[in-house]
Amino acid sequence: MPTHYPRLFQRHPRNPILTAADWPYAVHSVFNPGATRLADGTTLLLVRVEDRRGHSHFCVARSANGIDSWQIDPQPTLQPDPERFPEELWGIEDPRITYLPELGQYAVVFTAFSGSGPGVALALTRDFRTFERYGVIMPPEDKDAALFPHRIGEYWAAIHRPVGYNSANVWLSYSPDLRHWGSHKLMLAARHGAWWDANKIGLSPPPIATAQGWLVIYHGVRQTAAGSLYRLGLALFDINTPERCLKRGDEWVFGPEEAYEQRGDVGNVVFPCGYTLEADGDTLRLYYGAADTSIALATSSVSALLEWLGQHGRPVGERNGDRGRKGPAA
Ligand code: BMA
Repeated sequence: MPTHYPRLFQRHPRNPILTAADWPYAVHSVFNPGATRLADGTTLLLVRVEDRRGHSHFCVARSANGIDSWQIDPQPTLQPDPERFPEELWGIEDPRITYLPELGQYAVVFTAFSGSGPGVALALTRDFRTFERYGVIMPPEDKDAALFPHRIGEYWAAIHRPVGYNSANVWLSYSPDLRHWGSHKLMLAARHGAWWDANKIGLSPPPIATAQGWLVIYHGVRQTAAGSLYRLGLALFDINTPERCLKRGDEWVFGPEEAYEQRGDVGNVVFPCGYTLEADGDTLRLYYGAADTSIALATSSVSALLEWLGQHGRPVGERNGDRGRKGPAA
């Protein structure tokens, strides 16, 4: 397919790299994994697994090369526990992993599907075998959240996506102890009208620290006559004041094109919750859910994404979004 747009992400030829058929126990679908590289170089995916009730849990898959020969935990790694954590009534979804050097632990921020709707919950782990739950850190309706790897000044910081009036925007909140959250700031607003990222956006994988600032890959959801269309865009934020957007790209950079992205339980969805960086510190592997059905891999490089933003990004206005008229709720 000829195109004059730059190809920033290369899909792996073996996509989808993981499907329900690879699982050691009965599951309906596997998608939207969190990702990290362990100290020994192993790629670890914390996979959202949906069972035939429609409820999700997490299961760990490990691979030496991050592409194949996955060692999948023989049973669920982290199950919803609605007896102790009622907010997990209908499952746990879309984990984002951030390693916190200060604590020597991984933070897993995920969607807890409660009777009041989806909220943001946090758990800490050292080994992806036992987890210490912190419970809900942002009440419903909120999702698409991740921690920054270190404090900003004195405070921990989390990106999340509360649903607001007529639009769902990306917010930033601060905490002294990972339990109490405040100083809430709007970080990135959905645009309106015809834009690809009109009305509803959200963080995709956790923010990426670069020499130019925090690189954020976010998803935009366009409502079409045929349903929702999930695509990815780029923005850059000040390293010390991450609510300050330095640049935002106008155009989306990755969207559903292949059959496994266009067809599935929810077609036309690419939904990354995790990335890993190769030893060169630049090669970026994006692990994403394809059509809420399977897991795929696309590769890019931090320098290429920054270069694209340098050419195509522009500062956002003081209102942090489009100045056009607001459209209907998404
Ligand atoms: C979002 C999240 C994701 C899902 C996507 C598409 O709201 O719930 O888990 O992949 O919708 O269905």
